[in-house]
Order: sequence, then structure tokens, then C-alpha cells
Amino acid sequence: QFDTNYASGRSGMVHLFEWKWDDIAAECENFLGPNGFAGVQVSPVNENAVKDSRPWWERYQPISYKLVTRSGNEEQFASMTRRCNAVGVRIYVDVIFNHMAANGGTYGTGGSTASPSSKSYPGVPYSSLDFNPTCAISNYNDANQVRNCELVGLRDLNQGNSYVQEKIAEFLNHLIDLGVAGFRVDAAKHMWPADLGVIYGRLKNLNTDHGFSSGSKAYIVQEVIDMGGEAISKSEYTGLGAITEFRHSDSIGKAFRGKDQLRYLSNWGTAWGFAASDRSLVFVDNHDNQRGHGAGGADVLTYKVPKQYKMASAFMLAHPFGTPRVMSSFSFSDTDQGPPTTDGHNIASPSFNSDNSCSGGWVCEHRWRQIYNMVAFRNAVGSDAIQNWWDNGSNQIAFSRGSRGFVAFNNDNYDLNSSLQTGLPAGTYCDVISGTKNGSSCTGKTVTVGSDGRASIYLGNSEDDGVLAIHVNAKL
Ligand code: AAO
Repeated sequence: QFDTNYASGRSGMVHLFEWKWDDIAAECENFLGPNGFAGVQVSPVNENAVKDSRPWWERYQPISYKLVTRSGNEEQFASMTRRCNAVGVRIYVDVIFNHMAANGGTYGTGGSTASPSSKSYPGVPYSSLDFNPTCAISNYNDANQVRNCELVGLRDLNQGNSYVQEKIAEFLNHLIDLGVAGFRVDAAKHMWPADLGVIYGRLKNLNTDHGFSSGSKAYIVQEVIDMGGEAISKSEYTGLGAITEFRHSDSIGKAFRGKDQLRYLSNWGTAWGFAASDRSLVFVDNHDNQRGHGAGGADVLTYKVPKQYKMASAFMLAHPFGTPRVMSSFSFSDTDQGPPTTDGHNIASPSFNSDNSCSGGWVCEHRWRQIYNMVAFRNAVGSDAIQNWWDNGSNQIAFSRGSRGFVAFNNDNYDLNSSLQTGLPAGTYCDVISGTKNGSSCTGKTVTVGSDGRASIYLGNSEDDGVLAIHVNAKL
């Protein structure tokens, strides 16, 4: 459960937040597969409570485990996993089994009804016997309360109950049969690690018909927000799977917002309080903290601060630490606002511009050249270690990944203009941030590396992007 099950030579998971299954299938074939992406985290797949204003968060209020949501039905889901796996892109599902819908969630996207006030969800079925007693979480210093009471009024399932364990395992195994590669376990912090261990222990191996090697286990990443100072620590979960490393999001945001000098990033990793690399799912922002939910606060970078966001994303993708996940958003002004729709209810498909970017209300950070070209960088450098670290003593830094890739950042208010050791073989390279290699030419800046591995690197502080990146697959 620690292995992402990525196809070899690929990296980079993208969270296609609120996308429809048919659109994701097409995206795997047309964009993610060809550009080296390894996986997609999809929005919750099971039936959720329908809320009048159709906020994005209605999907975090389960009504049943039927696979019917605004993203599509079971047939569409199954077709998506098949089409994505066929082009080497894995699917990870956001699964919610800490709780069921809160009061007011009386009918679901799949036609089931429920009575949350009496803890009755006939679509599963669950009855009041399957839930913890009603109480609210107000004190994160009390582990019993965090795990046995209700998160924002969501009816709290008792995962210690064997019937509940069975229903959850059935739901997850159904998804494994349909070809998924793993799960993001929502609100894992609100469940007892021992109960999660029992549930994970009931999971089947991944479906070999979908190209997984026999004996493969689902990758599990548990949503555990641990910024320190609370009763529950991520280390209680890292023996069971990976965790969402929120400190990464917080620290990278502070650094690229200029609240921490970039030179301090030289020991980026566990020295910053992060979990071990293979247990850390890392991200610049997520669907919660980009809109003020969850944790991370004001320092989180989002698509709304594009220059710093691209720099932070490039750093995350260039650095070997963790399993990076790229956020792909819809644009919003109101933090409750749901995805773009055609009629207030049905989710609209994204449309694409000639430069690969999206329109129609979809931001598609994963289609920003500076981001997808860094996924290609990550694939090009493989497991090569960081070498040739350089900094100017403040906010200009550079490093190589062995002799396969080199990246430089300038977050100072003056130009970077230095001769630096790139570690790369002599030649002319295309900077994959300002442009793309196109046959034997480059649409952006070029960098000439001498026979001693050095190159003169220029990054003006008023340039569109504060990063420059070259790698062996972008040699001209
Ligand atoms: C909606 C309405 C509610 C209503 C409810 C029921 O908004 O007003 O009461 O329905 O009718 C999402 C939305 C919720 C939404 C819910 C259900 O975010 O607004 O409620 O769907 O529709 C905690 C959890 C964490 C959770 C996060 C949002 O620990 O698991 O809150 N994230 C997941 C999902 C999320 C989803 C759910 C869970 C529920 O990703 O999308 O909710 O399925 C501290 C704690 C954290 C805690 C935060 C927020 O964080 O450590 O564990 O997260 O507080 O309460 C600093 C600290 C940091 C602290 C933070 C905030 O950053 O360092 O530790 O401040 O104080």
C-alpha cells in the first residue's frame, strides 16, 4: 500500500477536481498519457447528497456506495479506468467512509433517499446501529472526540463495527475490480488507525486485467492533517499507507511567497518535519486549502498567484522528495461554488485552447506549459540525486538532478545572472519553462552548456516565470 503502482518512466498525479469520467478518459488519451503523467485523483465516485446550490462539497456527504454522481455512472467510471490504464495513466479514488451525509441530505445523486436525522441510509443500508453516538468535534486536542464524534455534523460511522467494515471493504473492492490503482482516504484522521488496518487488510490485490502485476496492492494515501500541536499525529498512520503532507503545502507556500528564503530549501524533506518520502503525498495546494477549508491558511499558493504558483510547482516536481500531486482547479470566487455547469446542475466539459490551456471555467493548471513540462523533467531525471546545489545567499537557487536535469529559481527582486555548474553534458538545451522543444528547435530560451558542465544562466526578475529548467530530453 506504499507503492503508487505507476507505470514505469512516469510520474506526477493530477487531481482533476470535479471532472466528469468521460472527460477524464479523453484527457488520459489526449493529454496525460502523451505528456508522461502517471495518475489521476478523481473526485468522489459514490452517490452523494444533492444540495440545492450544488456546492462542490456536496460530494463529501455520502448517501450510498452506488457509483452515481455528477461525474457519471458506473459504466462511465469503468470505461474511464479501462481507457486510462490502457495509456499508462492510473486512477486513484477519493473515498469517504468516515461518515455519511449530515442533516438535510435527504436524497442522493443516484436516486436513493436517506434520513440523516435518524441515521438511516437505506441505499447501503446503514441504520443508527452503525454509527457512533451524536457529539460534535470541537477540540482537536482530544483524540477520542476527533475519532468518535461528528466532523461538521457529518454522521459518524463506527468503523469498529464489523458490518460497517464489511460494507466499506465491499465498496473499495468493487473499485479495485473496476481497475483503480489506489485510494485517497478522506478524513482518515477521524478514524482509528486499528480500524483502518482491518479494512485495508480486506482489500483484494489490484486487477491484473487492467495491467497491474499480480500481487499489487492498492496505493493508500490517508488525509491526515498534522501541522503539529494536536493530539493526533501522522506517525500513527504512516505504517498503514502514505499521508497527505500538509506541511509541504504550508512550507512551499511560505518559501515562494518570500516569507522564507529559498536558500533554506537546500535540506528540503524530512528535516522540514515531513513524513518519509515514500509516505508523503506532496502538493502546493489541494481542493480544500485553495479555498480556505482544511489547513494551510493564508500562505497556500494557488492558481490566483500564477508566477509564484508555477515556481513552487516547478520546485516540487524538480525535487525528488515525495509523491507530487498537481491540483487542477475550476476557477472560483465564492468558496462554496461548484464546478462549471451547463444548466446549474450538469457539470460542463472543459474546452481547450490552441496553447493546450483550458477555458469554460476550468483552470487546468496541469495544462500550463510550465507545469506539464516539469512532469517531463521529473520523468527525464528519474531517480538521480540532487547535485550541484547553488544559492546566492538569499532567494536565487539552482541544482541539478545528477547529470540529467538542471533547474534555477529567482525569487529576488533583481536578476539572476551567473555562470553555474549544470552537471549536464555539453550542448545546447531548450528551457522547458519559457518554451518547448519542437523537433530541433526551441520556442523559448536556450542554454549552452560547455564541456566543463557550466552555463551562463540568466533569469530576469521581471520575466513571466521565475524559473528555468533544462534536461537531457530537451537537448537540441
Ligand atoms: C459542509 C458545510 C458545513 C456543514 C456540513 C454538514 O460547509 O458548514 O456543517 O457541510 O452539513 C468538505 C467541506 C466542508 C463540508 C463537507 C461536507 O470542506 O465545508 O461541510 O465537505 O459537505 C478538517 C478535517 C479534514 C477535512 C477538513 C475540511 O480534519 O478531514 O476539515 N477535509 C476533508 C475533505 C473536505 C471535506 C471533508 C473532509 C468531509 O478534504 O473537502 O469537507 O468529508 C484543523 C485540523 C484539521 C481540520 C481543520 C478544519 O486544522 O487540524 O484536521 O480539518 O482544522 O476544521 C491551521 C492549523 C490546522 C488547522 C487549521 C484550521 O492551519 O495548523 O491544523 O488551522 O483551524
